[in-house]
Amino acid sequence: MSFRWYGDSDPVSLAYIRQIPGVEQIVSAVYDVPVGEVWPIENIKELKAKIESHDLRFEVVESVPVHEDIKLGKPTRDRLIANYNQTLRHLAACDIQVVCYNFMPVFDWTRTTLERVLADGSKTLGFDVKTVNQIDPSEGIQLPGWDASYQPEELKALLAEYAQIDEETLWSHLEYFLHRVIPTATEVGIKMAMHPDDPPRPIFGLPRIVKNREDLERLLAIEDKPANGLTLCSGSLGASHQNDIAAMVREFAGRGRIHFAHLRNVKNDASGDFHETGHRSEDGSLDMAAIVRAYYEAGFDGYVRPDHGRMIWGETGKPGYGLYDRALGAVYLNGLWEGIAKVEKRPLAQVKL
Ligand code: DNO
Repeated sequence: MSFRWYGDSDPVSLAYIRQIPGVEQIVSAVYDVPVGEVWPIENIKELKAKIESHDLRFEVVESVPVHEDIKLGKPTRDRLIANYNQTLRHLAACDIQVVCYNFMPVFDWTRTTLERVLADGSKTLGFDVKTVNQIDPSEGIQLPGWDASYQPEELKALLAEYAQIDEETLWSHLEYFLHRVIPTATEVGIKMAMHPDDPPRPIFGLPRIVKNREDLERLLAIEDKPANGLTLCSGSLGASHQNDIAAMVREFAGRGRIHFAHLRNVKNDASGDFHETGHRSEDGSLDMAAIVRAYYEAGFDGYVRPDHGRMIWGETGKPGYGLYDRALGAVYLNGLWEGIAKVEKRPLAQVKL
């Protein structure tokens, strides 16, 4: 069981994370190197030492971001991919096992509100289809969480470049990337773990290619090697009614291709709108017990983390990444696992979470 930590600027301290029952690992990244540049080995070592000084381990990186030029297939991509591979070599030298990444153009996870108030007074992230459809990208996109990421002109230029890129072109750029990165990952013993698109649908006319079972299958076939694997994010894929998360877990964990599990719940409306909920099955649309059981039955022994939490008990901080609700999520998920393991009568030591 792991917990994401955003480094020294994270309002949640390593000392507090250490006190969550069952959390043994920190998932983090080097945040002060521009996207596309090599992560110096010293920075990785420093981060690792800080984490280990709190009696926690650091074996999963989330994320090594993929530069937009790689997704756009520009000539600069060869230098950027060489840098990416060098970063992987440095990470491997520091005993990192798994690297989470994504291939979403321009925007990573996208929401229309970061402060939807639920009936119990907690605040959560939400997505409203109508609001997104009303946005005209050529007039600028203002989204909570992304406001400060791009200057309006820069964003306009980037969106104009993507106007030329359809889904098949983006697939071919992903293929180009994986054919060059998976051999290095295999050589140095790192498992790459693609995070799916969140939400799993095209937005603002931008192509999105990691949305469902068929996409995952296609992605894994590009390089059919263990190093080419998945971060299976229940909340991202689960925002589409069509995705059966437990079935995906059985299939892909069964084939040893899920290296990192993101576990969280979402409440879906018929319209395609959704919001994030507490982790429990009863709180959202996903049957978390069935999903955890699927991991158990597939013999999953990879890394897992609770995903976004609501803001509860008056906590303020990074939306989705407060301490309290994520800690409840970690304990709940470990509880499900222990319950299943005890019923199955397999010694817990063999089913370490
Ligand atoms: C959202 C996260 C994503 C994830 C990236 C992986 O909270 O799950 O931002 O880190 O998509 O590259």
